[in-house]
Amino acid sequence: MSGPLLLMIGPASERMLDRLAEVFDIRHMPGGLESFPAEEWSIVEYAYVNCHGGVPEKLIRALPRLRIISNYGVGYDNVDVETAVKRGIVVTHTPDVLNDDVANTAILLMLATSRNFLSDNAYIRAGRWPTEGEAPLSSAVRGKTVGILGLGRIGSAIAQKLSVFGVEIAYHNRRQRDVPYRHYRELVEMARDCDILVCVAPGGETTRGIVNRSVIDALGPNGILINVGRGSIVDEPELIAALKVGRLGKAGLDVFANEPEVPSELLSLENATLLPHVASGTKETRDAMGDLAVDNLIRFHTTGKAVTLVPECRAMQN
Ligand code: NAP
Ligand code: 8YV
Repeated sequence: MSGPLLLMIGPASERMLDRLAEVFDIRHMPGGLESFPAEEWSIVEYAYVNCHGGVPEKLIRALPRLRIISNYGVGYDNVDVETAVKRGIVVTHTPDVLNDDVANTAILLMLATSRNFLSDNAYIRAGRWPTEGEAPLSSAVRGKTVGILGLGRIGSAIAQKLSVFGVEIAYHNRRQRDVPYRHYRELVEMARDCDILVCVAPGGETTRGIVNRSVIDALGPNGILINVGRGSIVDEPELIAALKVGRLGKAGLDVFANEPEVPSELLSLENATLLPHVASGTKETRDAMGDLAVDNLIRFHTTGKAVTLVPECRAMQN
C-alpha cells in the first residue's frame, strides 16, 4: 500500500486493520520508539494508540510531522494531550459507544461484590456446601446509598440503570449538574454518607489518588468500593491495607494502578472481586470502538476533520 504512513502503537482487530490498509501504509511499533526505524520518524503524520504506555511527550517530540493521534478508548490519560495541543496535533477518542457495557460491568461488579458471588462460587467448587452447610450471608444493595465519583457519560448510564435497584444515588464531580441526585463538593463527605462508592472518573493528575485513606475510612467497614475508572484514582496500597484488616468492607475492581500487574496481596484477599480491565470488553462494543477509532483517522485524512476529538482539541476544528 502506498498511502500515508500510519504508526500503530498497540493491537487492533482484523476488521480495523482491513479498513486501515485500504488508506494507509501501516507500520507497527511493537516495542517502543526504538523498535520503529529512525529514518521513518520524520514522515509519520498519523498515529493509532491502544496501550497503557500510550503516547508520551518523548514520542510526540520524535515525530515532527505528526498531525493526529487516534486513541482506542474513551479515557486518554495515556496520551500527553498538553504537548499534542501545543504542537497542533489532534487527539481523538471513542466516547459513548462503550457506555452501556461499562455501566453494566459496574453494576455486575457491585452486585457480585455485595452478594459474595465469587467466594460463593469458590465455596461450592471446593465441596464445602455438604460439609460446612450454608455459605455466609451477604448484603443487599436495596435501600443503600450509591455514590458515583464521575457522573459523566458512563456515570450517568450507571445511575440510570441503578434506578431499578431501590437505591439512593449521590455523586461527586467538580461541577454540579442539573440532575435529580445529591451533589457533593467533597468526595470524603460523599464517602461518609454512602454505602457503595463507584469510581468512574478519568485518570490523570487531577484524580490521582483522590480515593485516599480518608475516603476509604469514610466508606468504612461495611462499605464497598467499585472501580471501573482508572487504577490511578485509588491509593492502591491504602486500599489493600484497609481490605486486609476490615477497615473497608469489600472492593470490586476492573482497573489497577500498574496494569497488567496486580499486587499479590490483592489476589489473596477474599473480600476483593477482581476483573482484568474488561468493562468494555464485548465483541460488539470493541467493534464499535474500533470502527470509531478508524473513522477518526480516515475522516481526518479525507476531509481534514476528525469525528470525536477530546475536549482539549475541539477548538482546533471550529
Ligand atoms: P466523561 O463523560 O468525561 O465523565 C467523566 C466525569 O468525571 C465527569 O462528570 C467529570 O465531571 C468527572 N471528573 C473529571 N475529573 C474529576 C475530578 N478531578 N474530580 C471529580 N470528578 C471529576 O467520561 P466517561 O466517558 O464517562 O468516561 C469516564 C472514564 O471511565 C474514562 O476516562 C476512563 O478512564 C474510564 N473507562 C474505563 C473503562 C474500563 O474498561 N474499565 C472503559 C471506559 C471508560 P467534572 O468535569 O465536572 O469534574
Ligand atoms: C480500554 C478503557 O480502552 O475506554 C477506556 O477508557 O479503559 C477501555 O475501554 C480498552 O480496554 C482498550 O484498551
